[in-house]
Amino acid sequence: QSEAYQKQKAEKIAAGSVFTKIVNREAPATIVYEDEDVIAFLPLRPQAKVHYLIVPKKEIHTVNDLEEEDALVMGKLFLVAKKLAKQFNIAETGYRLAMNINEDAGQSVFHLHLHFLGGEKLPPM
Ligand code: DGP
Repeated sequence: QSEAYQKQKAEKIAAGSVFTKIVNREAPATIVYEDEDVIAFLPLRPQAKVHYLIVPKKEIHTVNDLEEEDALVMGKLFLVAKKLAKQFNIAETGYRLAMNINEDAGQSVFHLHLHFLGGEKLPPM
């Protein structure tokens, strides 16, 4: 990790997750799903016709910070993805689930989140 990225990451973590603010209704967002453990909402700059972020309410910074006890909620993220796919009618046409971890992947929010993308033909990865 570059020094600049590390510094930005530390500052963001110290300031508190913007996604926790959304959970606590201290920041606005278009919420499309919520239960005890998981929330899903529209990102600031959607990268596809359908783009939502599926987020554990627990503030896990990255996949590298996962603990055994997080296994259940990580599974729940995928069950919410399945629900959203049905809700937005793209289960059969297709969608992409992606998670960015740290600098090379361009992670910019250090509260683990699953990108749910679809509604159009997505570029190959
Ligand atoms: P990533 O690069 O994987 O860390 O993606 C961060 C995502 O979070 C990106 O889709 C933009 C979104 N995002 C960042 N800040 C906010 C915010 O304040 N509100 C909402 N709704 N989305 C945000």
